[in-house]
Amino acid sequence: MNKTALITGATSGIGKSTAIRFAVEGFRLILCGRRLERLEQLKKELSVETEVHILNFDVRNREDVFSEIASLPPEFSNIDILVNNAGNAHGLDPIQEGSIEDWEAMMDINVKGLLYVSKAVIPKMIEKQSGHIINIGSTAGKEVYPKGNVYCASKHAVDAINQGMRIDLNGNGIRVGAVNPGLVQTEFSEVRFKGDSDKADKVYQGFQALKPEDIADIIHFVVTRPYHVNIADLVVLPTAQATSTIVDKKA
Ligand code: NDP
Ligand code: 8X3
Repeated sequence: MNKTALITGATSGIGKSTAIRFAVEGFRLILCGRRLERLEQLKKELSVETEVHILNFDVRNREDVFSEIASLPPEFSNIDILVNNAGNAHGLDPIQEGSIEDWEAMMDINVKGLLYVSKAVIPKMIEKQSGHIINIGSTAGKEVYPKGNVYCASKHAVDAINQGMRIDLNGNGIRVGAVNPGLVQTEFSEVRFKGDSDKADKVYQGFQALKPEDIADIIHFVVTRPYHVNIADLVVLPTAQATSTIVDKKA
């Protein structure tokens, strides 16, 4: 039987690439995000490969998260794999100049949104004593870099939640693990810099950043290990990147 995977943040970057990779491998897909047109387009493209259902909600909206996930038709309601991927950085400012709206967005989306979705999905996994949760963390969840303050805090929280989920769900047949990428060229920096493409492009200039497909490949590897193998915490960097602040830029 084909596995069913729910991916948050499937409209772009890592989530979209993971959706494409999973579709090719025959996983049944539940694709989530706020941008409905993108979800519909992706559904159209991937329906050639597999069955696709879309859920259109903002992970910040607790009621919508629960009602949308509860609305899944029977053929999609048995979720085997949850990829908690939706998230972004908002702003890159010293803490004394940071915007409270940006801080709230990051904590509400990256931390609370991930918790809401998990809370909506976990009970059925416990009921059937099986499931696999992949939390997309970051190197920002392992170290703090200048001006990264609250984004790093949100990803440190994901790191702690990943560990906490693994501990508390132990004994329920549910695998829990994090994939923590370094610099991946997606819409991430466009969002961080509020649509300033020049600033966003500069983040990835002078070295080969990771591609979202690289992370999708790793996520696919993680979810296709034999049942007794749980990849608990994986960090992946571009070869040019040593830490959040040490990147070998030639240009
Ligand atoms: P993108 O900006 O390309 O994608 C972000 C995704 O998150 C989009 O699909 C977006 O969908 C979704 N999203 C954002 N806010 C919300 C919201 N409020 N409700 C629902 N969905 C939301 O970035 P990436 O693919 O790079 O980011 C994916 C994950 O990877 C994030 O958790 C990020 O922190 C993490 N990451 C990224 C790295 C990088 O360098 N790019 C490195 C390490 C980790 P929509 O706008 O349609 O709702
Ligand atoms: C995304 C990577 O270094 O921009 O989490 O924070 S970084």
